[in-house]
Amino acid sequence: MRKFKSILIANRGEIAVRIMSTAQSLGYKTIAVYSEADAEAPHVEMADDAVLIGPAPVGESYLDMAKILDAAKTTDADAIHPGYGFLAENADFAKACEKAGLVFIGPNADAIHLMGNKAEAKRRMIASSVPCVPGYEGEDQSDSAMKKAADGIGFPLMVKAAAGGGGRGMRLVEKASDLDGALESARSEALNAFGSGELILEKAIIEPRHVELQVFADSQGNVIHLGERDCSVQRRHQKVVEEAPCPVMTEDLRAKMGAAAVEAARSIDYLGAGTVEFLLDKDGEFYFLEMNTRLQVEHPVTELITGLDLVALQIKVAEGRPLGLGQEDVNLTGHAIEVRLYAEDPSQDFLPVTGKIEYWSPADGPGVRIDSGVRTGIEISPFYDPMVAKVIAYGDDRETARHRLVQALKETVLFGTRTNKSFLVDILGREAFAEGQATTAFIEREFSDADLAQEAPDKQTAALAAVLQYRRECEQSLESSLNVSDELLNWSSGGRLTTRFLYEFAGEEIDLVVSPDRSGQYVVKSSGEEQVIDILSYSRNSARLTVNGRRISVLYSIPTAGIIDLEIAGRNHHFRNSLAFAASAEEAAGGGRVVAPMHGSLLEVFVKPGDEVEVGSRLAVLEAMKMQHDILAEIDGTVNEVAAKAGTQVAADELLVEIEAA
Ligand code: MV4
Repeated sequence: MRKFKSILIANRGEIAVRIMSTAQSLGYKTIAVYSEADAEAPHVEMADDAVLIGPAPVGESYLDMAKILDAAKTTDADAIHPGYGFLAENADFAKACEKAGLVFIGPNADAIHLMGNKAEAKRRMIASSVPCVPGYEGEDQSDSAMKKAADGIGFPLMVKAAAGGGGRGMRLVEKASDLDGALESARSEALNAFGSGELILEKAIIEPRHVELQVFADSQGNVIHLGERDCSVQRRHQKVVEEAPCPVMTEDLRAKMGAAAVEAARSIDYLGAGTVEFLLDKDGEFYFLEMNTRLQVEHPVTELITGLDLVALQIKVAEGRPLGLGQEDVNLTGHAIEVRLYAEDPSQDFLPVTGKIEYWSPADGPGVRIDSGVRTGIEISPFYDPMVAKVIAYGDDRETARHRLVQALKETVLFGTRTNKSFLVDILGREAFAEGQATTAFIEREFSDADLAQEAPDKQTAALAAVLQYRRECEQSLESSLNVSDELLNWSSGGRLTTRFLYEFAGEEIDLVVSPDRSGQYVVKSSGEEQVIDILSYSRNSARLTVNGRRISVLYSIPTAGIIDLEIAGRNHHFRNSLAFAASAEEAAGGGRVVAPMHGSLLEVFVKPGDEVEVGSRLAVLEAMKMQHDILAEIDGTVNEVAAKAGTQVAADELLVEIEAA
């Protein structure tokens, strides 16, 4: 038994925050490590002590064992919690911790090493009578040995990299004649990715569910399981939705899978939290796939249905204390579902996106838990995983949890980068998912490119965007204008300004004109239709309005002139007024007519009628959104007319200068 005083968390983001929150509540001193990119990160702010370990790239920071061990030494840490990813399943790191007199909060290095190789792991599991997918995991890797084994297994079969994970080095082989090619390409991919070309073969299980059992072991030899999680909804081997319990689980099947998982852990002298992954086929047969020797991303769903704190249990058993919990003490109550919110663009093949988080507002409510490691103002950098948060809901039954999760997602708002939020809402609403029938084939079957394309907003939403942009631009110009006459201060009731907004969506254009009317409302005209919008209340990121008498609440963000993000009824809309950008202003104006690209204050005008100008000549300076914009000539010619005066307000699209082409 060795009670810790302090724990270093060798991780970042939501999991570092999650671990610290339990550690602090139990009275441990928490030590963060961070890279140069994470100086402002929440996990650093939260920690009792924090050590800078290097530049942004993971190889020079979060994956650098020496730097992390150094940080532990400097801060006199007793133990290291690795979280997930990074060094969590690195046997050398576990060993190095031990050597340095630090407790690695996880299993021993041998268990990590063993489970890191599928062939070895399967041989051990077969020896312990844990059901495995029938296959070949022999040491003889010759083509003839593989072919002979394949004939015995039958087709379709899977070729997998022994050192692999996450589907890399994996091939589905439909028929014998495809085997040679699959072996060759899987081997070279595996060698490239993992430094080992070792392969195993398995019978292919068709459309399985991914069901994993949470196990826990203490150093007294107690091993229990905490039920299962169904993680079938994945995209390219990335989990997207996880839930507990599995919708098709029965008491009997859970007892069998639980016993197999406990046996898997027991047979390798496991310690701490582990996850035993199985494939479950439609006949209720299950097969060991691999064991993850870490705390997993999706552990919260297990926490919600067991009422246990898995990090607290990890610390407890790492200190050498007994679990204090037998299998009969584990009660599974209710249902929990988790989705992973990513900064990525579903319409661009889920490409991760980076950028500043302009606004982050996680939902809050009964049965809702959000684990995140971000806040307003921080950057999502390209160096790390783009997961922003895990949104998790709990309820007495699956339908309650599902409804709560949809609601929580809709109420969770992030501005600054695209996210997969509407994709997640769509998944939760699909019939197959709602009925608990999603298998590993779900996403591919349910989602076409059309489902993932960015939807064009309706006219009403576009009108709201235009009014909010208009309002912000007017305020900004008034705030920063050099000389504001009383007359101009009354612009909004004067009804003199008209501003045009041009939004483009997948080739389609929405062209709107906003004009304030005498009563302080806004009339928005677009292709012959008219909408009347009234702003009831308004602040930096939220507004309450009426559109033709109908009340609407929106959250929004205007990160820069011409851009607005809107969140209405749980949907995110991004608008770019192309008239606010120079190139488009020129297009709209036809070169000789120089118009204001946006609403603003004209600071200076450099030309007078008769002046000769050429492409690029500075004509005027417009201040808008606290920035100065040079107004440049787009053509060579002679100034015909100067329509605007320095020191005055101009509306977007208003004529400033007219040039007669040379
Ligand atoms: C399989 C399989 C069918 N049969 N093995 C995918 C990644 C890795 N964790 C194992 N994977 C699979 N192994 C046999 N023998 C189907 C998959 C699989 C899958 C598994 C879990 C979750 C999603 C998946 C998506 C495609 C394929």
